[in-house]
Amino acid sequence: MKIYDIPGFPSPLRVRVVIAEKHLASKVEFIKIDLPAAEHKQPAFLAINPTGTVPVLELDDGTYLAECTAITEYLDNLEGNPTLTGTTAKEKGLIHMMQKRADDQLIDAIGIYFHHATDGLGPQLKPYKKPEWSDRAVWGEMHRDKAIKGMKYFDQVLKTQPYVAGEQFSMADITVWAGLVFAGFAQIAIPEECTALVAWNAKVSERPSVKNPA
Ligand code: GTS
Repeated sequence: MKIYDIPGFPSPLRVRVVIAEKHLASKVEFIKIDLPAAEHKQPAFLAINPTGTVPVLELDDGTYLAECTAITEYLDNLEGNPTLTGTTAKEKGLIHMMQKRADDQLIDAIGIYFHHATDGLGPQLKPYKKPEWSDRAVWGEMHRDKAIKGMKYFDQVLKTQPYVAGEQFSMADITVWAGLVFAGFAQIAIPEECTALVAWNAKVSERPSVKNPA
């Protein structure tokens, strides 16, 4: 299998943590895509992922899978029992729900703030962003506030249970963790009052897969 991505970025990290959790590193070849140079917006890359984002997984039969959740689902079901996407109907439902909330409230909100309301990844990407959003400050503020609200929501959740979707570490934890990495990147601080979120982040950061992603 091949993964098209760029090391150290939040979405690629989500999949790299999954690969480490599933001990699949020896089965994957990584191909670096130069995001600041807008390589992911050129025809060659758009042919493999029309949304122009990384990561993308290429299977050995030439199938391309984009979206961190889809890639995670595939890798989690590849061999043995799934460990990150749930086994029972209830676990699967809860993990899906919480991971979607983490995508909406953290990753996507921070992404909009970072890419559209700040200089993001630099001038070469500017033409691919949304010039029609004239009031970048208001737009940015809205999405930064949404992310901070999201952090407070996950803090409340983690006051009542050890992991984002319940008793077990799952794909939802990886998404929230990557959301906090992205928040750091975008210079959005975790509110001081979010003590449960901070404690959970410290615990998750000690996992071997998070300390040493693929
Ligand atoms: N929903 C997609 C997924 O889950 O894979 C989002 C992927 C995504 O937004 N990737 C970012 C990207 O390619 C990289 S990261 O900043 O999230 O790590 N962004 C390029 C761009 O030009 O916005």
